[in-house]
Amino acid sequence: MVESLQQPATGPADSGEIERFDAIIIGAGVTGLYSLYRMRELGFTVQAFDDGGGVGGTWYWNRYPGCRFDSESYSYGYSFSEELLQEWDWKEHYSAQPENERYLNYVADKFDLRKHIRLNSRVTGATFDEEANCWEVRLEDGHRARGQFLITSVGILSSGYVPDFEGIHDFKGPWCHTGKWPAEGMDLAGKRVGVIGTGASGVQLITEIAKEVGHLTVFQRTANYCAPLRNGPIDDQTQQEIKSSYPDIFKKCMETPGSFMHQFDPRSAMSVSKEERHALYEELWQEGGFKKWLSNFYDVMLPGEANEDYAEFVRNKIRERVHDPVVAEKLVPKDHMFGSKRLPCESGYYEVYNQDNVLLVDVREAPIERITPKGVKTIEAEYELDVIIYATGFDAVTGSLAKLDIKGIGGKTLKDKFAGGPRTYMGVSSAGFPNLFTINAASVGNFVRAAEPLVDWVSEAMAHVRDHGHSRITATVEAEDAWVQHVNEDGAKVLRTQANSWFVGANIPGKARVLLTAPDTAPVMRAKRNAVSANGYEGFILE
Ligand code: NA7
Repeated sequence: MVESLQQPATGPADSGEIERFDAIIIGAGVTGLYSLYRMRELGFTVQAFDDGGGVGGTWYWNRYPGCRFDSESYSYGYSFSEELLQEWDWKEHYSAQPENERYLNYVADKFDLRKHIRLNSRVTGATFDEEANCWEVRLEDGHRARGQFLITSVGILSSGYVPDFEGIHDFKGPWCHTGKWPAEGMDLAGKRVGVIGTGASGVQLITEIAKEVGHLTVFQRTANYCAPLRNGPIDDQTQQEIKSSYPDIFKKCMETPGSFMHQFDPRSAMSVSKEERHALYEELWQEGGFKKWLSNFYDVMLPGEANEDYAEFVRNKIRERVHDPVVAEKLVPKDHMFGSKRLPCESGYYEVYNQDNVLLVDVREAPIERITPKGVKTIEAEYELDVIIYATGFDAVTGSLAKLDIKGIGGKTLKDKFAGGPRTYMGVSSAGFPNLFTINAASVGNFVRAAEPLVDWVSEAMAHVRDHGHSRITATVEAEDAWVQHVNEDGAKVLRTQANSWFVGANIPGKARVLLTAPDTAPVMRAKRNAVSANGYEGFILE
């Protein structure tokens, strides 16, 4: 199946000729596909470049076993086409990567987007031509293209991070990162497999491969709070109900902080009795996905007593599932608040540690010293392995932008400008980089729900520039400074800046510790953007 979705590079053969478009989109994933659609609808000529062999971005690259949504499938799909909503049958409540990739291919075909996409085409750089007011984009194969607007729909978690372990290339067996899983798969059956990392990717992967490997060694640095996903197939009747309630589903999503289907309970956990509080905890625990996180008492997601009360509830759920109390305690998170990191959902993760052929190695206690030809060596022991899998996460948000060598006014690079953290106005625009929309830096939460209104806003801003006879739009330095100050000050108050995670760049050694996305909820962000456009693009210079 996977092979048949792969395609050769499309577009004109490289003749040295520079192609010209109104907008160039880097990335043909969830936001790239919708950007193509939306911008074309507004009459722009568009071209997307993607280094993948197929469309889908995250859902093209993350082919590791177990990879799936933690959002309800029907809350994740595009909402812009009623026909698409009615035609597409999600098979499971939390759909897996192969189906997600099929969906995005279906969208590309249905809306005839492929003719605007050049696959297997890695963008290596983009320079703003100050005379012509356009971006010139360079590709690895020497191809060049020009566009008035440049859209980086490169995803927030697309630049895979593999720690710089000594001896990493000495390992004799196959190894890979979860985000670059080979299309042909990895043969793990009966093998001694080591997995480094226990974030959302590691948790999904470990649960799945534990069913087939000969022996599994999990190298864990930080224990996570993980909650049951409770996935299942969607039966025909439910399918019909879903299809008839899309307006309600999307309305609900648009009202919540992270654009998920779940609304917090407006009561404080501490305002009700212990019995009542635990009754809700238990009830939510039986529900699917993020409900136990995002439908909980509102103050569970604020630092303080309620948060710790719920954290202890989750810790006890972990203890109940792991037979060996010593192993259980290693799996119980004690060094960060519940919800300060992304909550991985799981389908049997903790039971994996009850298998005789699974070993949990705590690499905070005994750090990894090096990779050897035979496996992984911590300061205490060497673990012999046939395969190593790095589930070690991503250089989030700015990592993919830094790789692009984007040069704005005066040849200044975005990489240098963002070295201390992203310097943008609302995540989308950066002073000195006219007509560049960094949509990957502005999107967070239930991805498509956040991306659609963002892409709509950017597309309308582009149309405004065109229709008013302007040639450039750029954030002012003042608007950008105020935004950065807002991110720093208000970001410090939100739960997700309280732990060491990709949200704040703390997973990458040497990376500045800054909230990489907006501290605002999705409805607030939409309102802010809409106010800016309603006020004649306040905070932007239109020239
Ligand atoms: P994450 O959530 O960043 O997890 C990466 C994991 O790798 C995490 O357990 C890290 O431990 C571990 N890690 C990273 N570097 C090392 C080193 N040097 N040694 C040992 N362990 C290490 O990435 P995921 O891919 O799981 O998830 C990313 C997002 O994708 C997720 O939020 C979803 O939205 C989808 P740490 O916790 O830093 O101690």
